[in-house]
Amino acid sequence: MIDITDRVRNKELQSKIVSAEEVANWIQPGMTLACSGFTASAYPKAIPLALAERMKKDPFTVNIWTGASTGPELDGALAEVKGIKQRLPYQTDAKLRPEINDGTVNYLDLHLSESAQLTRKGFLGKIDVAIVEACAITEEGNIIPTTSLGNAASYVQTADIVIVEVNTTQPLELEGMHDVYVPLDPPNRLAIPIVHADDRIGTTYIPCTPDKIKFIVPCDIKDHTRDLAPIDENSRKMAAFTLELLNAEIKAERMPKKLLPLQSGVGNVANAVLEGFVESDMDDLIVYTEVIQDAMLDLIDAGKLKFASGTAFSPSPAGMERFYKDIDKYRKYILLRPEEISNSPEVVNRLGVIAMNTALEVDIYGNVNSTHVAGSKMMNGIGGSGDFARNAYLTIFYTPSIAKNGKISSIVPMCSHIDHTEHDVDIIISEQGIADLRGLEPRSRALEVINKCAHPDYRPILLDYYERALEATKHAATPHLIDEALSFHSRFLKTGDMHK
Ligand code: 0RQ
Repeated sequence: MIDITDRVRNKELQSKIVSAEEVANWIQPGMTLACSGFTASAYPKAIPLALAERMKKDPFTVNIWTGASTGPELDGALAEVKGIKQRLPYQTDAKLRPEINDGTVNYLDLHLSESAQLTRKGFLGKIDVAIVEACAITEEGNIIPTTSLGNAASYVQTADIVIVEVNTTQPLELEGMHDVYVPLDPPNRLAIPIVHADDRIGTTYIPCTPDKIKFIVPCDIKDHTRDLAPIDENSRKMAAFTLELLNAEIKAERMPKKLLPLQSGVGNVANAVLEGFVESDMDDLIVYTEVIQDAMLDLIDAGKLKFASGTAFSPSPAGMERFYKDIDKYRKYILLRPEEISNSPEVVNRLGVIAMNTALEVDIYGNVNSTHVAGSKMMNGIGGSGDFARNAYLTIFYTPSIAKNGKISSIVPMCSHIDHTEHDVDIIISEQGIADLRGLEPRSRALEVINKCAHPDYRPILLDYYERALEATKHAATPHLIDEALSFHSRFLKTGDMHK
């Protein structure tokens, strides 16, 4: 077994060090395991891998609650043995996704900012055990987190039993990069005292006591973060449109020259948009977001970033190497908070965040679908997009105008599922252009979205739909042909192509 005694600073706790297999054998069918982890960062790895091995011989299921998505050692390994019954609040795993869409897994797709409170107050059932990854455990039994916080602090607070996976691949220099604050629940909640993105309001560790810790497991498996695809032409265009838009906002004196704090979603488009700032003439940028990806390191190296607050540090494997190599430099710029705080509606609103997230599809009136393909099939989940979209100062959604080689138009008459309503959406950007929906009533919004963002192949059929809807409804507030509103989707389901 890997020696972790130097990382378990309380001598008595060292007697609780056991193998992952021992913990896997202790877990009972039907248990709810509330785990650390947000994106592919700081999730337990050795225990779920051992649990999956046990489930291969002795099939049963457990419920998995996390901060957000995790890596293949947790979601992937347990999905492969059909070991998950209930999953929340967000996922991106290619093996889990089909099980959510074939009835095997009950998936609760939650606003990330709300997930801790929902679980704390017992709305979703009881946590049987919290399993969290740590760099180290202090003399007092407090837990030093690793590359994300997610819901770990709240889960540790709520659970009667805590299991800690001490990961020796996570450098001890991570200690001090966290700001752990779990709000009181209503009616006792106080204002969250963050007025600047770099304000510290909590502890550098997850508060815990030695008696709560049942087992400690050594682990030497690295976070399984994903490579980013090279920035494609569409993403480059959307990044350029973003700078054009924000420069116009500065010129119109609606935003300071250093901008307002930036939030950006995960994935290639989001990373490309942030990369766009590296080349810009903007500096002293502030980031108040969930996930910190590679572009943040580039912004630091380019001298453009003043500070980044998030809940997870989740760069590509190459970005992770780069971060670890120069950790003393980068750690000064980065702070990780619980997702309840990184995504707090109160703080997002106070700071005046610029929210930049990606949609699967948008409709001509500005409603956004971030989660469901053709109305029924879950892709990933809403994640934090709703926390930011509703509460931001400026809310931007991105989507390439087409998907699947043009067989799908991402601009549709009516979204097949709505995560963000027209009321929450200010701007839509595709590689075709910028639709600025602020101050426009729905009929004008439709023309703005179709003319600025739709692909030229689909623009005529969208305009045709809109004009016929306008006539049929006698210029109603939000014209729709109810029998035809989802015709793009039904055509795709029947023929594999949204074209007429
Ligand atoms: O399919 O994987 O088979 O190639 O959807 O699309 O263009 O690669 O974009 O990786 O940025 O993901 C909305 C899913 C976009 C993501 C979503 C197909 C497309 C491709 C992926 P393939 P892209 P991205 C903070 C914010 C919700 C959560 C969120 C997401 C695949 O951004 O999960 O915002 N967002 N969190 O071909 C059918 C369409 C499609 C489509 C694209 N209209 N219909 N398929 N695709 N458009 C982060 C967290 O909260 C943790």
